[in-house]
Amino acid sequence: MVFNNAQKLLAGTLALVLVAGMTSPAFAASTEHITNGDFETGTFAGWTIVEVGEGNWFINDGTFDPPSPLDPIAPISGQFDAMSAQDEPSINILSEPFTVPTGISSANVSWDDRIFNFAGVESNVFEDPNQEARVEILNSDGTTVLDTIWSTNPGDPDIQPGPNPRSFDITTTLQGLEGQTVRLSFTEEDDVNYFNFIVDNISLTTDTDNPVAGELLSINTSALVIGGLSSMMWMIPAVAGIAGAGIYFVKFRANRN
Ligand SMILES: [Ca+2]
Ligand SMILES: [Ca+2]
Ligand SMILES: [Ca+2]
Repeated sequence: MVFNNAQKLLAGTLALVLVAGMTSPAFAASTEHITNGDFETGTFAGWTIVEVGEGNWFINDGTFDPPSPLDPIAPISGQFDAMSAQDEPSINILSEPFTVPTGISSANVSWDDRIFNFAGVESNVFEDPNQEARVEILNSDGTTVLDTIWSTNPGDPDIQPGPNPRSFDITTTLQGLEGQTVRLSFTEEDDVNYFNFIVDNISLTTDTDNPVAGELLSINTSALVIGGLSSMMWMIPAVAGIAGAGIYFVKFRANRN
C-alpha cells in the first residue's frame, strides 16, 4: 500500500504539473521590440533620424505648425506624435534598431498614421519613390532595405487625416533575419510638394516558441523528488518532455494496476 500511495502521489503531482504547464502562457513569449513607439517621452529617445535635404522629423504636441498648408493638428494619441515636415525636397528617415529573436512563431508590426500630401496639383499625387511614405525593415546601419512592409502608391488619396491604423504580419520576413540586428524604419520622401507623414503608437512584437525550458525544469524538479519513492523509469521521459512523461504515466499505470 505504501507503493500505491507513492504512486498516487506521483501521479497526482505529475498531473498537476502537466496541467499547470499546458495552460501556462509561458510556453509562448511575446516581446515588444520598440521603445518610445508612442513618443510620450516628448523626444525621439530610442529612435534615429537621418535627413537628406531641407526636412526633418519633429515631435508634435499639437502646436507644431509645419511649413506646409497643414495647420497645427492634435497628436494621434496622448500628448505627442511624430511628424515629418520640410521646406524643400527631402528624405526623412525615422528608424529604431532591434534584435530579431530566434524561434519566431509570429511577428507583427502596427502603427497609426495621418497622411497629408500636398502634391495634389501635380499629375501624380504619389510617386514611387520620390513622393512616397514607406515603412521598411533596414539592415543595422540603415543602408540596405531588407523588406518593404507598406508604402503609399500612385492613386492613393492624397489627404488621409485618419488616424489610419495599419497592421502587418511580418513573420516570414523576421524568420529570415533571426539573430540579426535590424531597423524598423519610417521614411517620408518628397520632391514634388509638401508632404507631412505623421505616426504614433508604433509597435513591433514577436512571439517565440522556444523550448519550454522553464516549464520542464519545474516538472523535472518535482518529479525527481517524488521519483525517489518510486521507479526512476519516470525520469527519462520526463526529461525528454511533457509528452513523453504523459505517455510513460499511462504505461506506468497500466503495468502496476
Ligand atoms: Ca503618442
Ligand atoms: Ca502650416
Ligand atoms: Ca509605393
